[in-house]
Amino acid sequence: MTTTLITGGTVVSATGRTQADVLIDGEKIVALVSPGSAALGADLSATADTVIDATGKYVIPGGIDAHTHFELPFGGTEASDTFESGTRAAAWGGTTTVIDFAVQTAGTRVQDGLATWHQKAAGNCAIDYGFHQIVGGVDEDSLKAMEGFVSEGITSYKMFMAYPGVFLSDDGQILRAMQKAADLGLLTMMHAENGPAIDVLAEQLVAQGKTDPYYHGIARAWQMEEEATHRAIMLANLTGAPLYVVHVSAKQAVEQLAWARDKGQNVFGETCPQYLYLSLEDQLGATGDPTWGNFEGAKWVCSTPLRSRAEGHQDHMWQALRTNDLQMVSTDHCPFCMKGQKDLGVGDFRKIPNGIGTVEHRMDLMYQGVVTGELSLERWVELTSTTPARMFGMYGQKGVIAPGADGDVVVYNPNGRTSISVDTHHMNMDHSAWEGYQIDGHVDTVISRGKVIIDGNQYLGAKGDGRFIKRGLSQYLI
Ligand code: DUC
Ligand code: ZN
Ligand code: ZN
Repeated sequence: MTTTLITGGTVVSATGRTQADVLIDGEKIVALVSPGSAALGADLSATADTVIDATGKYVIPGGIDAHTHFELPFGGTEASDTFESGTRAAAWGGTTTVIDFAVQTAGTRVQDGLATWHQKAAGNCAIDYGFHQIVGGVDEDSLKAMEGFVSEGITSYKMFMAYPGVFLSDDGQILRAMQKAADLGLLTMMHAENGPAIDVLAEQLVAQGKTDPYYHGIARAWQMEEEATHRAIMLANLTGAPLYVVHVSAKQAVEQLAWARDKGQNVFGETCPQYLYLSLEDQLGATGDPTWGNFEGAKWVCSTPLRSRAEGHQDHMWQALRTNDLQMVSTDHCPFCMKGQKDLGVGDFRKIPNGIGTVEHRMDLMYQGVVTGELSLERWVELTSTTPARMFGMYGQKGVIAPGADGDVVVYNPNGRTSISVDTHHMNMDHSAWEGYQIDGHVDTVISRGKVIIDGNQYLGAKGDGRFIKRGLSQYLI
């Protein structure tokens, strides 16, 4: 077994920061000791196989991105990152665990969907991974299958109030699944947008000749997100099922979550970097790229959509992260290339595959919240690693630097700089949704279960390093 000692850094957790050296033995963290101390009866820096100097840097638990879609068949094509390329890109950005979504649709079996996702991921991942289960067809068979989720290590599942004919569950189906989830202790994740009404609005816009990507954002109005969020909350209230609303982008949806939480309901929400930084006006309406002209906004077509900055949604998301009205930041990483994928929707925004790729940049983008004073260092770690671990039943093994935890550690350099560009990123995309972003900070070293997989500008990991994580029940519910 090899030992790794990280010396001289500031170890940051969700609850504080301390000067300490971190010792990893094999795959596990075994000790935090006073800087330079000869604890454990030996001069650690003389005996460790690898010594990493983290002087002047932050030592944080590896990032956990609880919302990715690798190889997702969607919108007539397939998300362009494989488990191999996507998890490697995640590693470059300081994320050491992802939770992807296994898919079941109406007329297919949940067990088959899960088996397919295991096949896609097994032996291909650079970092550890878990699965949520999409239940896109609620029927007797899938409701029965939910009884096996916990023993499979799948303790959360997702339903959609959007995408009629693809993933949508109606209110009766949602009610049935939530009743089951409440019995089993499963966390219900919800895509909360009123899909049937959105589809009517979209059809009307296209009939008026409003076919550019910008109108994707108009059709998916915030009222559609607020309404669905409220409906999900009330169905969860009635059934006693805990609820986690994914990719929240409208301030009115946050207000619904805050209202339910204030009443004591077990309701949680995540947002994503795109809803903090990007907007309807600046991105969906963009025309600056001469190759794409009026279609440039397709780069940022995702659902829920980017919202109007003039309406104040982005500021409200930052505020909600500070006040804990929202508890986590994931990416909803769902990349598509412009050529051959997004361009399916030239002339009709409804045909643009929905999704943005951010898995590589989440830790950096959220660190900018620390730089600008929106977040404390501790809150940064909490939002990107510790809460995801607790929310999705991995805490102790992941999400913390403490003896017994997996050796998933990032050395983050606050004095480094990171330029984001399609020319340098590692995601399988022909553009970057974050082109030109300059980050104050840099992921210097990434350690995954004790193995250094990123060392400066070198990737030292390998396909197959990552293992499936069987997750326990959410620690927010017990
Ligand atoms: N939203 C996206 O943007 N892509 C994948 C699925 C989703 O809900
Ligand atoms: Zn969704
Ligand atoms: Zn998603």
